[in-house]
Amino acid sequence: MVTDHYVMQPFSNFMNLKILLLVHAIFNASHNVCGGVLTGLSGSITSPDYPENYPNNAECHWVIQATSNSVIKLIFVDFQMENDEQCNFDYVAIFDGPTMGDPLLSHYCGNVKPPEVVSSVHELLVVFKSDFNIAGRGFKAYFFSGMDRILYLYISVLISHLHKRFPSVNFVSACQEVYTAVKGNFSSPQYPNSYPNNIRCHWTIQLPLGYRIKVFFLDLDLEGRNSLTDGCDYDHLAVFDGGTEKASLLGKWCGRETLSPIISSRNKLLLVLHTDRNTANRGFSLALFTLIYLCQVAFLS
Ligand SMILES: [Ca+2]
Ligand SMILES: [Ca+2]
Repeated sequence: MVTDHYVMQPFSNFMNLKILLLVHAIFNASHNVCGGVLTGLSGSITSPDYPENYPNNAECHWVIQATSNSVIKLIFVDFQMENDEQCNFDYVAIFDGPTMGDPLLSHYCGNVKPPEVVSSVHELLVVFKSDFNIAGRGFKAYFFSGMDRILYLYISVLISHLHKRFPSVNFVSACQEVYTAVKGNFSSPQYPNSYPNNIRCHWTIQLPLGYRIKVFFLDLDLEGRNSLTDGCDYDHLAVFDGGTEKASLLGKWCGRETLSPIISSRNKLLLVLHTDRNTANRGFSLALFTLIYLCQVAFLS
């Protein structure tokens, strides 16, 4: 009996602690307002309180609606959540339609940024859920809609076909990053952590004739302007409308700016990131889309 008493005591204390934690969690259940219906052509979604830790016991539902015949693309730029093998505690679940009864496209937790998600219908449901303890920074994702479903499927098939025919069509990086997709998102080195000092990165995007490249700026946070000259003299991102720095400059940016998308006039685009010897911020994150002159599609396929 004495032995039982000593064995049982810590166990029952542990149970009491768990019950107390649960009761505490229930009474402190988050009532954050989150989720909603999103109808814009593009926008962002973040977990509650992002980039601070998300609350416990949160559940958010976002329904993204595009016009009929369109698809929706979701790109995660940051992701840090409690991890477990089955993602039963905290998770983001994405459904191919407006309700949880629609097909589950993916279900994520932990620290690995999910790959981009594309709906097959014109609505997408994103569910964020957290349990009663252990939180993380959460997530930030951008959505883009308005891409015609049939054209998108056609372009996806065409691009995979082109990759086989033109294996050299890749993003080439002087910063030792190799991109193998004609579309996708990429970011400054070490993003969202600070980029290195003293770098000069060149990303050349070169596609077959007939293509144009559209760049969406998801996030830009570089060292600010020189207060004496008001120029981007310290760190900057520059985009050129061609394959070299002799091509016309589409823009040169620094600091924290919200930028409109830019489109190349032809099939080449050069992005240059230059940083000086001190002060580094988060960097940048971009999404690239390939535009095709429809009159060229028949020729290329
Ligand atoms: Ca949790
Ligand atoms: Ca700097």
